[in-house]
Amino acid sequence: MLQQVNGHSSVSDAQGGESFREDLQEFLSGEAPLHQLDDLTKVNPVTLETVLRCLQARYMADTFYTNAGCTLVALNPFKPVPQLYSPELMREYHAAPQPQKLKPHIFTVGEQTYRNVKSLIEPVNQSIIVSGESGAGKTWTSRCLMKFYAVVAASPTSWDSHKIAERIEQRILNSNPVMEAFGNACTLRNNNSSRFGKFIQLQLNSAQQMTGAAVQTYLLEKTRVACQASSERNFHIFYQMCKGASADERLQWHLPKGAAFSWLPNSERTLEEDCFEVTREAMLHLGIETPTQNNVFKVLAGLLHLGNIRFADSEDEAQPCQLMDDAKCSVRTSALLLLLPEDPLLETLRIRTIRAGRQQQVFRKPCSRAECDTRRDCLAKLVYSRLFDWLVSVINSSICADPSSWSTFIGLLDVYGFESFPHNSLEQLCINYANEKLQQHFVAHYLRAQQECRLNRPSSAAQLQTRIESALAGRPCLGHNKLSREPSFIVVHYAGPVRYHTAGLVEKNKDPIPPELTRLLQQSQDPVLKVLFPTDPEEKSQEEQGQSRAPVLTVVSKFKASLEQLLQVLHRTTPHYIRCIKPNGQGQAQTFLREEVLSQLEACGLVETIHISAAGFPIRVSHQNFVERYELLRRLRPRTSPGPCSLSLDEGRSEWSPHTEEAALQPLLQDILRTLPALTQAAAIPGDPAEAMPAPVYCGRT
Ligand code: AOV
Ligand code: MG
Repeated sequence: MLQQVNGHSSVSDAQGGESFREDLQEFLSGEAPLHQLDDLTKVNPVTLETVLRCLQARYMADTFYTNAGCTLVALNPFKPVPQLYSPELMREYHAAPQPQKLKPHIFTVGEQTYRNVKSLIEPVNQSIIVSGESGAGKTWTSRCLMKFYAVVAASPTSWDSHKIAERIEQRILNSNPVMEAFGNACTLRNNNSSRFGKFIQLQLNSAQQMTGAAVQTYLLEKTRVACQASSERNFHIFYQMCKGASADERLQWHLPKGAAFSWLPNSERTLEEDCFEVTREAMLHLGIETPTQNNVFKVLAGLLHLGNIRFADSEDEAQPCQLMDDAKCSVRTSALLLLLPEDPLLETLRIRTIRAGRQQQVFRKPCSRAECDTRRDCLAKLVYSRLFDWLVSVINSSICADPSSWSTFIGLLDVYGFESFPHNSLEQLCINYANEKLQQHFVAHYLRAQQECRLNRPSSAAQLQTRIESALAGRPCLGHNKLSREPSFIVVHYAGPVRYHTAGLVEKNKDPIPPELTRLLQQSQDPVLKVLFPTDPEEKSQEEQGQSRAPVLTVVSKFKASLEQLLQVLHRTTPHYIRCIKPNGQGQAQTFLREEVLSQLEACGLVETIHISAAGFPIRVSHQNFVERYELLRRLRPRTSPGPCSLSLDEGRSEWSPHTEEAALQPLLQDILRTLPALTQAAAIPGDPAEAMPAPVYCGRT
């Protein structure tokens, strides 16, 4: 204890001394020291202050996971803690008769989820929703969970290093470095920030073995290819190849050492993520052979050279913009690497074609310098986003199991965390909207479900209802800063207010792609670009006949639709929640900044969650399923009224206790203890879609 108290005194904020005194008092009063409280529902009283102190005490004692009722709170250690993620520990959690009795850990959530899938009562697909602000540890957590399943759900043959079985788990893990290389970047908030959302479905057969996986991605922040905020970087892959290419490859890709690329800011910074070899190795394991890889990197090098093309203002509007002196070479090299004809490339960047009139006559209009820049950027974004989608499809074809070889899944959701930068645009609006939706999902699934469970306590339920409704009614709200020179509006998100700049928002939302750009790329002789931009004969003939194309969906509408689809999938699963918390914004170990943590606790309503969890029942099962499974109990106790049936198996809070015929009931109780956690609040909501479980989606078969 004294050691822990000493540990506390090293806390580097002003509260350190106070914490020390309070801990000493606790020690003298005989209460359990704060850092030993594994579940925040046991903190007394439950207030923001006590919860914060408990988390701080645990953090300083290198205890990073804490239960908070239905949720697991994960504090980012910001330092390597290898013993916390060892395969031995994974197996320990897997083998434990009751993993929830072990120290709180993401492996408890992983194991519980895994057991729920094979529940005899109600096998159901599961999902783990990892949330938290940018840099809080979501991607790290979901990566660790994937490793956990690769160990515990490996088919028996892979324990013997049987090739095929080993390959599928390894391939699934290999999807991480590839997707992170192409989809993550260094931002102001996180050196390895995910710039796309990811839902990975781990597919399990009836023997609970992982037979494959399917990845669904959401809205890659493609603008980053051509535009990076100050102090931020482009996607990791560009830096990896510039730093890691061999002399030969440098020659082939026209990447001489020290070459300056305007789309590669802050390249002097070396990050852990800049490891080209790891990416290449993983690509190889996923079936992307070296020649195809080289082809991909050649295309990326072509984009870097494209970014160096600079235009000068044209004095005569009727004439196309001139190239800046040093840009001629960039056009040539870019065309060479993308295997595009040089003149049409330049012409497409500088001249707009317009079809007008009944005859659909083609007019050619020189673009302004700004328009030329936009077209250049658009070309890069188009290529990069299609390349990313292609990679995802290649990964899926490499890891997705045959539909007949799996029956249930565990979904892991890792989306970009809540963001608020000095300058926020459409990307942040979409990211924060996604986080808002997930928070709503949590409220609907967990908090509302708890109210059902508590119908026998109308007064407190009514209070809760009022609280939730008033909380929801208060957000999101809109506002604007009249004093601001830049046009903007403010959305008060659940995690705090964010000011969005409106400049360029509409254009970004429309995301217009001039048809000439696509036509140009269809002319490329490059094998990868040929796959990314196939010629569509139907589209071509429509265009020749002057027929209009199908209406183009806006970015927001597409994003909303894909998010709705995701939420539908989540609604059909039993959700588990992990809340990642960032102890400080600087990424420093052993530093717990109370103000920063406080705002995160407030944003996700953790204290309310703890209150509700403490007052509710930890385990719930729908009445019908309960009766079907435990018919025997009916003989011992009158049937309860229809509706959700609640059980608390916690000592001291038991609503139902088998005091008669205990011996006969013992095996049954063991069964309940083992399998009941599979039954969820979702099952307790009347008319919930979870009751009519459709076939899993997001796999090769849909
Ligand atoms: P995020 O996914 O939540 O942010 P990450 O998972 O990328 O955040 O975590 C940020 C960084 O914190 C990692 O690169 C690690 O350095 C460190 N980290 C996180 N969890 C751990 C852990 N358990 N042990 C050690 N270090 C850790 V974002 O994608 O920006 O929303 O979009
Ligand atoms: Mg991430």
